[in-house]
Amino acid sequence: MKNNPPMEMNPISAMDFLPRAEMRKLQLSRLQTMVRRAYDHVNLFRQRMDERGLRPEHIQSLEDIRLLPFTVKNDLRDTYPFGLMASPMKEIVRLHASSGTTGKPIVVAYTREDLEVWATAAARCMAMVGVNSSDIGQVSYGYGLFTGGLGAHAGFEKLGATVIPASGGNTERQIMLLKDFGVTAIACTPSYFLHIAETAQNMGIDLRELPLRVGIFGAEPWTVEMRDHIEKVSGIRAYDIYGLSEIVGPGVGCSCPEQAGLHILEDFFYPEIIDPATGEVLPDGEEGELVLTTLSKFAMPMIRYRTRDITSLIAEPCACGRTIRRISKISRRSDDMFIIRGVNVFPSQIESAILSVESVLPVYQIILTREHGLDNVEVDVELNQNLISDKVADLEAAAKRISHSIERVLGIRVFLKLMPPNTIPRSEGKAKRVIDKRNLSEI
Ligand code: DLL
Repeated sequence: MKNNPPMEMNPISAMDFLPRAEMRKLQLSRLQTMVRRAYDHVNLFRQRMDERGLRPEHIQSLEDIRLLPFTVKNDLRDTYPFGLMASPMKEIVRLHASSGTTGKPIVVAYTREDLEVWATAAARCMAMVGVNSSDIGQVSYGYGLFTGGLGAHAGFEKLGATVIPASGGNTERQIMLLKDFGVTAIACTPSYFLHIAETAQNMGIDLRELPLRVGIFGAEPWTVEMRDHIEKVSGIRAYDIYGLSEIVGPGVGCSCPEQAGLHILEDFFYPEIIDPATGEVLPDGEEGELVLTTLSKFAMPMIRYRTRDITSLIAEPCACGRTIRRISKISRRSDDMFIIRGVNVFPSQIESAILSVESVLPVYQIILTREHGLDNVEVDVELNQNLISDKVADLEAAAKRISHSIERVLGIRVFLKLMPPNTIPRSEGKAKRVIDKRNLSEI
């Protein structure tokens, strides 16, 4: 791995180190302001508070947040497009939207001040991984209604780094830019970076020999095994940035050089972990659904937003010295899960299992089918130079190793298919790992 220069503390990061008592004080006063604002300006929120007999002034301590109603994705859909806005349109300077997989998109709005908070949040995440004004940052997240491109762009720019707004796609040109412009930091989805790394190799370019040293990867679940693989093939440090349209795009939290979870920017976003079935708040360390409250977002305050992302809060202080708390790496969403013959399966479990087999690359797809009422999992794994062989016996042995590894983790049989090179579609944004054909084949 390349040597990263020693990190100097950027003044923008000061809030990352705020003493806990001061942080809690700040969080409470911001929470009170947010609740008051949402109550006064957002009908749905006021109705729900009134139904509970709650008034903004009842929020006297941070623990009182538990009295407040949750907000869910459907609330954004039901009030489409502008129903949750707390600011008049003349104060809104940007709209983003996320299409999701089903139904209407959700729309999110920003005032000028909100954009400033978002840029600061993204910049603090980047500063956390050592990006500074000397860096050249390539943004290969898509620009548009998706928040990835413009969010990462604002972060680099706020730090004074040189930003290259490459957007996603045109992979050979991405590599030309990386090389010719001496890019030192890249922001994109981990699956797209894999595609970039693979394409670079095909072009005879070794990423390990370029100045590129840091990746700021997010927007999709990815495993520690995938991170290790990326670091190995590219020689960079692969960091994890988290965010979601409903809260802000990239910038809710990020991993630091300790790479032990993601620090949440707690002065902007208040995290809780709940039991997704009961809604009960869980103690630190226990895994559950992440719930976030925006503490500094004026156009569209989100109170106790249920993210569906599964993680846990890490209370122990981080060796990096930051006082803001961490969450564990998000490798799954509650709605990613599929149930096969009574067993709960997450795509990330399959990713970990296949990547733990030597020579296997993270180019895979999971296909769910239903035959005579029985669900089957097919895992397609692409052959690569290290696995390819003229001998059928070698291929069979490789397939067996991979399927055993998956079966050990899941406890159910899967049908493993080795695919010829370059047959599984590569991603330029969020990877589509699961193809569910069960409804189609049910009849
Ligand atoms: O993906 C915002 C973003 C852009 C984050 C670029 C990071 C980098 P959405 O399209 O609304 O927003 O999708 C949000 O993506 O609820 C998670 O399930 C997933 N996600 C985002 N970052 C991570 C991450 C953007 N680092 C949804 N690890 C979230 C795991 C992530 N999952």
